[in-house]
Amino acid sequence: MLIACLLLITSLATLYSCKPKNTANAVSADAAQKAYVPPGKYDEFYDFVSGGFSGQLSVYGLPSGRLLRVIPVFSADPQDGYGYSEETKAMLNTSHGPIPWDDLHHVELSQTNGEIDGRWIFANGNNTPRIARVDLSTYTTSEIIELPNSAGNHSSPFTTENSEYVVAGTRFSVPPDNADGDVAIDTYKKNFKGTISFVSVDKTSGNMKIAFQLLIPGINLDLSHAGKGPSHGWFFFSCYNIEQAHTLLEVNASQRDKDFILAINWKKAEEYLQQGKGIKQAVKYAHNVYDEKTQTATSNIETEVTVLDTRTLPGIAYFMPCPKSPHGCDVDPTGEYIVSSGKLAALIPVFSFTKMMNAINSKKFDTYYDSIPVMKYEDVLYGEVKKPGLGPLHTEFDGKGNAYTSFFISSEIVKWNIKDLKVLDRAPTYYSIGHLNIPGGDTKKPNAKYVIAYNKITKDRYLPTGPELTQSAQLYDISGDKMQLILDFPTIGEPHYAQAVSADLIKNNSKKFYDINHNEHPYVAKGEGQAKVVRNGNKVDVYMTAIRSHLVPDNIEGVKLGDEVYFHVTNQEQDWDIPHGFAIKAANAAELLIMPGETRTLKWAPDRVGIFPFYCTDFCSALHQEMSGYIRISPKNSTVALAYGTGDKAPGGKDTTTVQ
Ligand code: K7E
Ligand code: CUA
Repeated sequence: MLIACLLLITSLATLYSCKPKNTANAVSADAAQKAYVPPGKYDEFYDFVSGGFSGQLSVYGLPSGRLLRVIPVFSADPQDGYGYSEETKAMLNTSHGPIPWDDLHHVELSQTNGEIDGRWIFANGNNTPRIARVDLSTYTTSEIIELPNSAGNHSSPFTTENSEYVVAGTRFSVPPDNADGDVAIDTYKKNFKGTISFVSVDKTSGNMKIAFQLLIPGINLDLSHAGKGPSHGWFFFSCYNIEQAHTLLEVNASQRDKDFILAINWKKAEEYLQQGKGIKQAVKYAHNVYDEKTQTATSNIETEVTVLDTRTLPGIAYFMPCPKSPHGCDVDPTGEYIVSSGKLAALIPVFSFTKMMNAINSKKFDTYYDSIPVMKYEDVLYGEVKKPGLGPLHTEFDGKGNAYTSFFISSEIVKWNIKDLKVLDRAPTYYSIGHLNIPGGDTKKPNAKYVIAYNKITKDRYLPTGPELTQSAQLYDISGDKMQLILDFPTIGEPHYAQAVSADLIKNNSKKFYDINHNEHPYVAKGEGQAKVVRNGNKVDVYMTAIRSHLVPDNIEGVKLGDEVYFHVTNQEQDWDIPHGFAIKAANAAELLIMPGETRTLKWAPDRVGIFPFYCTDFCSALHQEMSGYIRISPKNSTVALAYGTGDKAPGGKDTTTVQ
């Protein structure tokens, strides 16, 4: 099969080498040019790519595919000390204790009026349910909120058109947190429930809060998207396992011919909430916030959520039948069409919001599923895309009336027209594409220059690197009628969803350094005059400064075995792109990477008597190798006095020992 593919590519290459505009063709000359960004030039788009099981978020430039940055979100990161420094440890706290890893599938840029506003990007923690907010002026994780009553936070964190809410639906139904969960697994139908969390986002600060949760029947929610324009106020979720199987889902959750799209009227839910119809439930979840002033994260355990039961509060939830085990659930830029992708279906159903509202308003229901009205497929269906390909997963839009759907099994992107549901073009992907994205492709205003494919399998595309090969993205020019493959680029972790945005919207707000005058860190040293070492029992706080090219203090004595040493290092630089690093021999966590104007703390417990060097880890100047120092560790009962300093002020002053 691979050989066949290779032969095909080779023959296509020969065939189309003189007319490169004709088809997706990796080797055409103009393709290379389209992806080429000369040295010293900026890319036109940022592409924010989920890291999947790496738990991180990576940032690429498009069209070059250059990796610009990896932002630690749910996983501790030895490169910049995220999750290891005293300031950032709390970001990874949960009600289960500190969790230094998650599985990050989806990213969603904040929106205003249905368009990307460039302020924040949200990301889901799939395994231990959490939502993170990343600040796009600093490219750091600002906030992480855990979700109670949830397991497998997959249909998350999709946003409404003004980021009133980001939502999070459960992939795994489980007994609610306040119920006795010690039940037989085969009591699934009775005891397992799903929930959808509506997390509100403060317009100014971005701060997140669980506004309410919806209790739904015990099925699996897969993906979601908010309505927009006329359908603003609604949310749509793809559901599978409406069979409510609890074992061998592969077979048992594929019994029925149709699963559901769940339509949620969240404005109605808000009304019930205001009427006090919500039930307060005792739960436990962590809410972690990074404070840019103190440069320190705090974690609070919250103890209550308000739950609205969609089965007893009519008008919130409706089901639309959908063939078969749907995955993606995408809403077109007009807000009228809801596209679902049944992984096992041989067609793509397109639902009409108008028809759905007509059915709801005339109460035309077919049946009920656990008290929730189920509409008739024909009553809500706009139409079907026939024979589009195999294994449809996700759809994005170009804003010109076309949709682009990824096909995992047939390894291709298929472009089709939303109005007449005709297939217009197809382009192979190498291989087994999952998500795809168009800049702004899930908003009201896509910027349809490129579509990017995120592929699961890349055998034969790159040099082999042992059993594990890089996953990869492919960039297609879609400015013409036909898609044209112009670039492959390797990715980090396993990308699922990604979102791209015009660089102009973000790059000018990108912070160059932190103003040291606004640094309210409790252990800041503003200027070398404030550098000091303070002993409190066996706790030793080192208020250290870093500036090109020395540390103050760089000689420390009088520290003993049994002490806990906290190096609070403040980077004094007030210039772009001058971080300093800090590491000490035998540190068992990570280094610190300290941005200009920032304070970071490394905790270190000496395990033996001796001299331990420390140094700056970031090559910051010609004399970077000189940016180092020593700490002397004495026995527990030692009488060596606490002394510290740099240069003339170092313990013992100038170097007076004569070398023989
Ligand atoms: Cu299709 Cu987790 Cu969005 Cu992966 S999911 S591909
Ligand atoms: Cu500071 Cu190297």
